[in-house]
Amino acid sequence: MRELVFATNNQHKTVEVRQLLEGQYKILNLGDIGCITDIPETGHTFAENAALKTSYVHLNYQMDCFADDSGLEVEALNNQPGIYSARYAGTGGDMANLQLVLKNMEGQANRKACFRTVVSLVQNNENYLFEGVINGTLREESAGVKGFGYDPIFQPDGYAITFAEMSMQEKNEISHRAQAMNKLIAFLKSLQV
Ligand code: ITT
Repeated sequence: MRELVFATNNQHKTVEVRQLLEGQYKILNLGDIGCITDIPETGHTFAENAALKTSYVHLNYQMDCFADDSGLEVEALNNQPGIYSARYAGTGGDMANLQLVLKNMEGQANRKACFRTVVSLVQNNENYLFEGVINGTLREESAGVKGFGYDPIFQPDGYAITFAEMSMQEKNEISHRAQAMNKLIAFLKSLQV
């Protein structure tokens, strides 16, 4: 089976993308190629940060690869945490980040939010970008234990449950990351790669 390098240290993302591409591609993440660097994400947009991850791998390992940068954008918080989603509450991790969003949203009637992913692909020295967005609303309290990050407070439009109450398969049918990855795969197929 053809291998694809996914420039991520996030095990949850790796598991989701492996499930998405099951039977089509074998996914190797940064650990699998022996890269233990925490690649600096100094860009100002998802696209810049995703491209920083792929260029790091391309430069240091001479491998074609893809990466995603993603996050939660909350309308009432001026689209924050956005690119700062992984470090919104400093170094406290997923739970601290989620709690800070809930706190900053206390008493807020506008609960609109979206998850956004931008995937960067480096293929034959060219960089390609693919985007996925899912709109939804923020719950006032966490619900569900599946998934990761902000999943327990995000309810996608058209559903009565949060991402953390869905199976990985259900989330992968609609998620921001799945949408961007499906575009990436369609592109690779169009190149017959
Ligand atoms: P890599 O850069 O190594 O891929 P990371 O966790 O730092 O891993 P990002 O910089 O893209 O990844 O940050 C994304 C953060 O946004 C992540 O830590 C979560 O808090 C949140 N996030 C992204 N996708 C999510 C999803 O599908 N469900 C819940 N939270 C998500």
